[in-house]
Amino acid sequence: MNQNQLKQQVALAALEVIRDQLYKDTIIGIGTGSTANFFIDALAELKFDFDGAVASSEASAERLRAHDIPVYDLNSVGQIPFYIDGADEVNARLQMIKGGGAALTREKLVAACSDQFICIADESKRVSVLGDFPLPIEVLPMARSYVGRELVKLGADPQWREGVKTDNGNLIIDCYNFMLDDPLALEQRINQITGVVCNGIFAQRPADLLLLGTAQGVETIH
Ligand code: ABF
Repeated sequence: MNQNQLKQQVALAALEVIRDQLYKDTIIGIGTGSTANFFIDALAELKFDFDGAVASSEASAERLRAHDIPVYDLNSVGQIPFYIDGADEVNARLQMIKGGGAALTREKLVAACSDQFICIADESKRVSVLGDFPLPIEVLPMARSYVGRELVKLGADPQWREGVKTDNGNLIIDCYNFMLDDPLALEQRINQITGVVCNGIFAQRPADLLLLGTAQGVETIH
């Protein structure tokens, strides 16, 4: 199986996890990226079994609407039962690096509003220690240079992702060479830098369930 087939396999597995838990008033949290896209396309089959979705990006919202799945503003819904999204890296504690697609802030926000975060990923995303993938950080435009200098003090090699603007109108800095042996501590430390909107470490709110696509089938990890 190629990587796309593995992504599709976990998207279908996620559909099976939620299928029996959908009610007419259920709102589902939907992530961003190619694995989430496979999930959105699969979800269309069940669109009459739930109310609608909240999306972690404009791109996902557009894809949901193309399937005639209603998309709600997060402010108009309460706590939601599930959030289904991919990851750039995930460790055995289901902590993740996310944000390669620049949607990290909305992803963290929808995850925070969700009872269950179901991470769907192919096996290339599994790591023992987070950090090979450059850590994305969303910053206010006027804070880019200051935040970059502060990140250097923390030992990182920050690089501005030029030409990219987030759905929130902000910028992305990718951090190379971060020591990520304590993801929770680093997540909290980076959040303290003025001008940082969000960082791509998901340790404070890790996934609850990981569906990992492997050549041998889908692994379910709690
Ligand atoms: C989102 O999509 C992001 O947090 C992550 O950056 C990316 C994963 O990409 P893909 O599913 O395309 O591999 O979940």
